[in-house]
Amino acid sequence: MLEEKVTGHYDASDIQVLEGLEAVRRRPGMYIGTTDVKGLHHLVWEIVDNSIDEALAGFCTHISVIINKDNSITVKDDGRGIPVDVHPKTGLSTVETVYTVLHAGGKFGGGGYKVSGGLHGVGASVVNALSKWVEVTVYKNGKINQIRFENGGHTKETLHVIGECELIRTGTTVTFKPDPEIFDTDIYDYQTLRVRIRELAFLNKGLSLNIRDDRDEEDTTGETFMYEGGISEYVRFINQEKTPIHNNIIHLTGEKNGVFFEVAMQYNTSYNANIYSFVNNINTHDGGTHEDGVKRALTRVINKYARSKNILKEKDENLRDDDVKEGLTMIISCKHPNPQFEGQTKGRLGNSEVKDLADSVFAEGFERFLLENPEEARTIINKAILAKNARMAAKKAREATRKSDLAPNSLSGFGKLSDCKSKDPSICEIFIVEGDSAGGTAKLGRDSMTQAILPLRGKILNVEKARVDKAFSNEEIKTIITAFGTGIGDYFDLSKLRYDKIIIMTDADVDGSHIRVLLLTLFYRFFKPIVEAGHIYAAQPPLFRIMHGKTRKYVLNDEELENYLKSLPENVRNKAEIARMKGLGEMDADELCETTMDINTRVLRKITVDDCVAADAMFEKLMGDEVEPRRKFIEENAQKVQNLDV
Ligand code: 1YM
Repeated sequence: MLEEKVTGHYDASDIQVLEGLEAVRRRPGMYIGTTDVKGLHHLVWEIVDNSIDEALAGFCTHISVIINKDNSITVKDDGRGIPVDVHPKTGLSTVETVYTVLHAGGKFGGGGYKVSGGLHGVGASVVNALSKWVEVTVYKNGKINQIRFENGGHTKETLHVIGECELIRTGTTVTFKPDPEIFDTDIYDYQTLRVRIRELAFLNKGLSLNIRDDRDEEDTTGETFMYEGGISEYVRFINQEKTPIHNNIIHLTGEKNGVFFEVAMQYNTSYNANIYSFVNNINTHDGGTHEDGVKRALTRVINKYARSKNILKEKDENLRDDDVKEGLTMIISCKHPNPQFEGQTKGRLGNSEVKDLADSVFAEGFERFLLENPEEARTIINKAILAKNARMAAKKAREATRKSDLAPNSLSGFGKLSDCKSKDPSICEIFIVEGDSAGGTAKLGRDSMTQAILPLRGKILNVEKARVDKAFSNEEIKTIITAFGTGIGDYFDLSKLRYDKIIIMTDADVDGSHIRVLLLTLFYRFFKPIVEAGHIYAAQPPLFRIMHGKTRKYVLNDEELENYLKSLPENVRNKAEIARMKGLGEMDADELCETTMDINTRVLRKITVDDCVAADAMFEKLMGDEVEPRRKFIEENAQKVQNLDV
């Protein structure tokens, strides 16, 4: 039903409005990507983005997000409040226009550009289109105004005054309930919202963001995130699980033609780089011009400084990108009025002018830092030189593995891989199995056409704590590299992967979890594209076997055991024999095949790496220097580690 608008009549433009929102409902994927749990959370960010824009414009200092009991979401800000006057083009109030007209947004406001992420102004109407109901309350000019929409953006009550407030009180409050007919799930995940809210606080210094979960009776105040230091504090946060090698966090900023650029960095003792870049608060996973500019300048400035101080001699080769990145934690943030996102997942910044801006801001600031802090400069350069030496040693070792990779016939003699007969990667799987004895059983129970078995003798090397040269000379790792067929580092080629599924098969105990995490660390560090492409799985061997009469049933955990027993008639239940499965090695081949390997009966869990920051923190905790807390953490989190899609 079309509602009367504030001017008292309606016309063809209303029909257009509803057709616009109807288009969003017909193809939600085009607007929010997916309608799974990710899309559900996306709605929150569309609304929060409007508040962030208001903060970037300098009018809003506090934003709060509440998950209500019914899984509706409330977002509040203390900005100017969405304009409530009648919009000249639509004849509707501006709030109603913003929430019902696709492509409204910035152009309806007076000047100023939108720089936060999201759908650039169409976000509010998209959220409205995909919601069961939306209520918008605007505090402005001493009045509290409210409007309500139902069933995918139909105006239920036009904007009206519901009360008065103090003149100085301004802001916007939006509550929406996602439409269950559109989304696969309607349950919000507190952690997902919390991690992003915290990230937004790091990325927008001085802005206070609060999150509260009203489904949780005990959560009365929520958590507030506010960082005066902005991305410097983000670097400190990431490095808190690591060991920094110098005290200062280097923080550089610059601006040109309305493009704002900043970077914060600090080196730690690890051997990996953690470089995260953002444009308008959106993570640019695939980098882009802002990242390229900084990296180019980083390598150039370090080489120049090292030569000027004669730390690098004339005969020495230059330090390379990889050398100067070792152990580096870096956050790059760019705010751009007109960002061009490129690539399949739009995760790359394309604006060419940003490269020189990033380069010059970084080079100037970093050079000054090195000159003013000679001790820290020395520490940083020494680390890069050690990395260079390791790289040269690794190259030798890598060339050795590459030779064997070129001769696939040598595979069978290499390590203990029992390869499958088929050479068609799309149907082939490799099981990486804990222990020789389980490996032997798996070999008997496999389908030798499509299933390869690689037994691991013991714990594999922890690559988080070893330099690349050591990793490449480790036998187990060499076998894995050779078996996968993709090569590594500069030689990596995903299209050469020899198996569609790489299945980690370890016991359901603490040692098994540990080996699984070591393998995941290896894959995450050296074969990230394989993880990202969804080729890694964890097998799930059962914990219990229940026998009654001629029936044999396997279950994965205590909960499933309890549920299964409950489902049996009492007389059967009383006679059922329950055996706790000890380990992979103690199953016979038929059992192992049936429970863990047969594609028709097994349960696999796909491993993905979604949030690099969170995953990295988990690896750090699991793999850091302290052994006892690590063991304890694994024990407590064995289940989570299994579900490493953090
Ligand atoms: C909880 C969600 O939407 N806040 C918000 C939105 C706007 C303004 C302030 C605003 C913007 C401008 C002028 C302007 C929006 N206004 C518009 C439009 N919070 C939330 N706070 N005055 C107020 O951009 O010039 C779209 S969003 F188009 F009406 F100006």
